[in-house]
Amino acid sequence: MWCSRCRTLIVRSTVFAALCIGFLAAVTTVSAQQPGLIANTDGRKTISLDGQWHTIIDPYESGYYDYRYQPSANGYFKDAKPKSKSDLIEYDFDTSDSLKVPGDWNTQTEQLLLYEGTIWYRKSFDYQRKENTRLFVYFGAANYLADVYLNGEKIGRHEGGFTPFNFEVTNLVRDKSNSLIVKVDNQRRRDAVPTLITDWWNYGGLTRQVKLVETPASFVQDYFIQLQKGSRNQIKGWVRLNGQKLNQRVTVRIPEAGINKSFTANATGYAEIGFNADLTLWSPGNPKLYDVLIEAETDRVLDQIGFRSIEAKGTEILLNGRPIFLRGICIHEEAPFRGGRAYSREDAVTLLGWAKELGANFVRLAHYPHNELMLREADRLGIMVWSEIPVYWTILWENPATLENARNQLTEMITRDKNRAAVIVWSMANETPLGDARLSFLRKLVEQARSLDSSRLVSAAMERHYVDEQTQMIDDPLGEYLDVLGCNEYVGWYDGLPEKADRLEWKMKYQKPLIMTEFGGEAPYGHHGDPLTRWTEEYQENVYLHQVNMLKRISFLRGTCPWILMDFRSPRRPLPGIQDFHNRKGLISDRGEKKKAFYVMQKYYRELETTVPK
Ligand code: GCB
Repeated sequence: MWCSRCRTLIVRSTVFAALCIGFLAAVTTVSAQQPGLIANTDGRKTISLDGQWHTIIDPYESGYYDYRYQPSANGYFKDAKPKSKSDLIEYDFDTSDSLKVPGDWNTQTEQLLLYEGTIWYRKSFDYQRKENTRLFVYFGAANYLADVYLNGEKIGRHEGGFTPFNFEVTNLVRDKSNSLIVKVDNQRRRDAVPTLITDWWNYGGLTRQVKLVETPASFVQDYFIQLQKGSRNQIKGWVRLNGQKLNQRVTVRIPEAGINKSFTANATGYAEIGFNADLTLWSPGNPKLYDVLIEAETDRVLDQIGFRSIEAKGTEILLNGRPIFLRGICIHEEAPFRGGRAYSREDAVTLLGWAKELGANFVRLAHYPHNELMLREADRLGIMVWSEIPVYWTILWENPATLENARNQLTEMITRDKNRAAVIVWSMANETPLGDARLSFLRKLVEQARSLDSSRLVSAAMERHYVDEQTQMIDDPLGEYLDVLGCNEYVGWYDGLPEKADRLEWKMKYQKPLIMTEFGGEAPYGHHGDPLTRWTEEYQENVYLHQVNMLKRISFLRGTCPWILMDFRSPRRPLPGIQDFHNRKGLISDRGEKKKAFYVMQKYYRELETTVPK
């Protein structure tokens, strides 16, 4: 009740209410009775709930609040039907329209392109209940706030649009006609993560796969199986069980490497693991993945895991002990050709295929965790990954609930992807303004990332400033706490004309590696002119030519990630005939056409490939 009242207040928009809802959202995000995230759902028995879901568009949240703005006991989540011909029920999922899951709602009908608010989703399913089996409903992501109900009962709430969540439904599911209902609300909020403004489309809905996950009564919920930091043959990690029978034997097997090691989980179901292994290490040149079996007495999960070490020493980044240069490219989770949120393996194959064609060995998955298939493909293709949470621009640094929310998204990102060899960098934030509250906020995230996973590099995309007309300085105090620094600069686009890059000298306060995490310029494909005419492919090409020359002069530079692989939809980009609500900084158009700048970067990466080890 209390929670719902608070929600009432925020929609009526007082600052107090904004803080209040944030706090409560954090408290209710992971409900206490629910087990945490289940790792590697593809390695388990699942039943897909993808496909058409009946939906009701509800801009006034009439399915949630009554006319006094109190939470309604008989909201749409009841999925009610008239019991007699006189019964009054003003909604009907069965005869309502439907939307495809996975998929954002904005690109499924014209009417929804700009919609921000609530849509109710309903899926009906039958389920054969089994003895000693537990059932969970798992969502790859719902943007942004999801309230989930099964057969009229609330089973949980999740906040954050880009990370997975699951709720147990073992005791609620029935044999026939289950009604799974999700209220998805993508209203932007000042206190949320991200906050009100971003340079990407606020695609709402059940944007990723939804499935039922079946587990034994006691099961392997999660595990961390990676090389220990700095080691190339010592695996260190843990396995976590969930259920009644916790104190049991846990075995990790890597048949191809002749590994078969057993451990005992303690009374809380936690088993520390550690052993030596003679492994072929994962690298872009040889993205070796092993079948890894995680077995308890009562459960068994199969994963494909690669092993590699990643470290920063001085200004070097070392992969498997050898210095590397990250030939990167930024990518939004935008679907090639059809537009909207990307979600499929084909989308991942296309996007990462283009990255490979560019000569990339590294991608920055901006500005939020992408779907799991993207990480799986990166693992398979040998593309290193920078993964980040949407702590973007000016979020509410002083609001404890905003911090809790960011922490939760960070935990969910790391929980899902910590066994992917491809991931080498966890990034905490993008272009955030200097200040004490921001520093303290981000330091907490850095500490948390390290405590969840000490094996990866921690970074953030930051800004630079001018010391004098020529000198660029990177001295953000956050740099002290990071392993690698990221810097976004748009010399030649937001800052002067392309040749300005030729005059600049770069300095950094820290003896650490630098990745230039963004630079570029905009041009719609096929728009031509001379190299000083904005919005032409020639201008964009010119930006890249001067950038490359400048980048080559930065001695501590260990990676580059131009902005961006493909054009993407953005509400901040209205220019008619040019942008039409798309950010056109792509090296490739949203229809897959390569612009001139693509070839400048490709040439640079080819040169680098021959001079810097893979
Ligand atoms: C940035 C942001 C990115 C924008 C880009 C741009 O610095 O990090 O999200 O899309 O600039 O195109 O302005």
